[in-house]
Amino acid sequence: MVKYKEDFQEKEYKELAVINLSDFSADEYESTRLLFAKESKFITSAVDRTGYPILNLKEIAFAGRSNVGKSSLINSITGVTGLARVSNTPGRTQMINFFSQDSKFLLVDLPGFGYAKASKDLIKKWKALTYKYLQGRKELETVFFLIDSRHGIKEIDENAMDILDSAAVSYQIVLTKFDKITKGSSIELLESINNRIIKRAAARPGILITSSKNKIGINLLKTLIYRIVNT
Ligand SMILES: Nc1nc2c(ncn2[C@@H]2O[C@H](COP(=O)(O)OP(=O)(O)OP(=O)(O)O)[C@@H](O)[C@H]2O)c(=O)[nH]1
Ligand SMILES: [Mg+2]
Repeated sequence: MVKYKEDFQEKEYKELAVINLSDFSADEYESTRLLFAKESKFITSAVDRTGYPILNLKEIAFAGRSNVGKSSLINSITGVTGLARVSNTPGRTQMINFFSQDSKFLLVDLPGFGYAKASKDLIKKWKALTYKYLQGRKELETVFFLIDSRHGIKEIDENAMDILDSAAVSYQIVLTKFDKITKGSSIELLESINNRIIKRAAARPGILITSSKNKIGINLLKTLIYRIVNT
């Protein structure tokens, strides 16, 4: 079996609800590798529903607060630096961007919600755009709901999860920037997140640990996507 960086998760987080290598089969890893070796390409950007692509492909969306690392994660998954635009300035992604993987499904990069320093009007605009997509897109299969490891779940995240729960849109919690926290604080964080999501109707079980910087969890995320689009 291929050795991934994710191996460490098996040992250190055994008792916690962390998604790890043993959740997938060797066949799934191999099919995932082949799928993501194929072409990733930009399809289109939308500022409202009239701009959504009409391809009838399943969509996997990346949602979360501004600066949480949505665009970075899409680049890590596809292995294409600069496919999605990344920036130190929160609010970089202002439209909904659609990317296709091997013309089989779409990865959707959403604008972030809730960046305190952006103007109230802008925040309202991004939030409306994102929420409308999340509530009313029939192609949307699963949302990867990103949480910054340093900050945990905030009220604005809870509000967005309420929307997903009531729209019955399935979502998976993904911790980003895991390279930035210590092991001690990570265990506390994982326990507290798990206690919160366990009560939520549309949350998929388990937490996915990632770092776009250190490429942690990227293969697990890809394999989960493979499983989602193939079932
Ligand atoms: N250390 C570390 N930094 C990261 C990681 N992922 C993203 N970043 C940094 O965080 C910043 C924001 O990343 P983006 O990917 O643009 O975040 P976003 O969620 O798309 O932000 P918006 O488009 O503004 O909503 C950039 O400076 C990234 O380099 C990570 O895993 N580790
Ligand atoms: Mg972005």
